[in-house]
Amino acid sequence: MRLFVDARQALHDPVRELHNGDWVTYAESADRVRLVQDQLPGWEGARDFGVEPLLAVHVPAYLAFLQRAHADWLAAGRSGDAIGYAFPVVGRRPLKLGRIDAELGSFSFDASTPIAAGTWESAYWGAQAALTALETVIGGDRAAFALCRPPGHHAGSDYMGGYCYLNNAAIVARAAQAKGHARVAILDIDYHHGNGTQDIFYDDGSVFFASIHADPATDYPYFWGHADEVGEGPGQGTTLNVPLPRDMTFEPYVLALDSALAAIAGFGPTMLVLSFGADTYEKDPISHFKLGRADYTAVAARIAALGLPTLIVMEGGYAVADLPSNISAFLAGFDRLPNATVAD
Ligand code: Q9C
Ligand code: ZN
Repeated sequence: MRLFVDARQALHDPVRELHNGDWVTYAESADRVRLVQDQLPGWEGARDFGVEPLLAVHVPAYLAFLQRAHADWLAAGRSGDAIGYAFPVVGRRPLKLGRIDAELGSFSFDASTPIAAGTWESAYWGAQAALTALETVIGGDRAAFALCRPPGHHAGSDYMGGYCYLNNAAIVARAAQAKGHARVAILDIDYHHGNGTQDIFYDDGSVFFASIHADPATDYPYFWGHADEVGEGPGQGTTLNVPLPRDMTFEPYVLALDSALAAIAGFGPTMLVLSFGADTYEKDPISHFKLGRADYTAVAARIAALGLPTLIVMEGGYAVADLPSNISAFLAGFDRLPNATVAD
């Protein structure tokens, strides 16, 4: 399988985040991309597809904000990372507000997604890496992997959150549709619910979104990912949420995975976008599932057995030292033949 990343994805380097009332070191560190790139061989760089495929998902005002937010922050006399603190939860409406703090609130749903000097460049090139990987799958490869970082699945069409700025999975799903794949499925196996991806396709019956994640009753992002969220309008029934208890181990996890895979097969897509988060790992510092490294190989083999052309994008995974081997274990499972027998 071909692997894609761009060195500029390490430029985004926020210092700290608010966690349970304290400032802590930013979990989504630039080392995630550096270490994986250093320890796994065979990377290829990103081609530049421009902003057009980004605009198929995100509104222009949000993209413009991402590009100038850090400069506006500095112009306001601040230093360090731009972080919002006031959010228009009640009575949200399209106000044109000049002050950077108001804009940070308008375009985000949490305060744990800072904008640093290199944020736009990293997010941009991460999305381009995903689009580059998609080209190989469109060209006939069985699967490709993009080491997207920063991740994407918490970002909506006009908001950032959860360490995410550009929704890479949504961007490649829309790009695949533009290349003739009318029905696309997105499977999200990050520990956290992919609320941004869900929102983007909630009323869209042409993209099936399935997510297996920690129950939002106990885990971030809390306000999305509950089992009764199934889509609306033409998208009614094309969103599937499988919330799981925090202490999830491999055997019950696989039952949930198989139910999501069956639903995806029933939808009849011609392309799969896989949001792969390695934060389901037993040693992840901010998550609580109990999957081991070998489990990743088995999980990937089950997904590969769907037999769909698959574009894999990286989401979370914060046990940084273990990230290269976890990714490697996952991709090894995927490279088995689609109809290979899965060892249980
Ligand atoms: N620091 C992804 O895995 N937690 N995002 C914020 C505690 C945010 C995780 C509150 C977790 C976001 C892509
Ligand atoms: Zn996550």
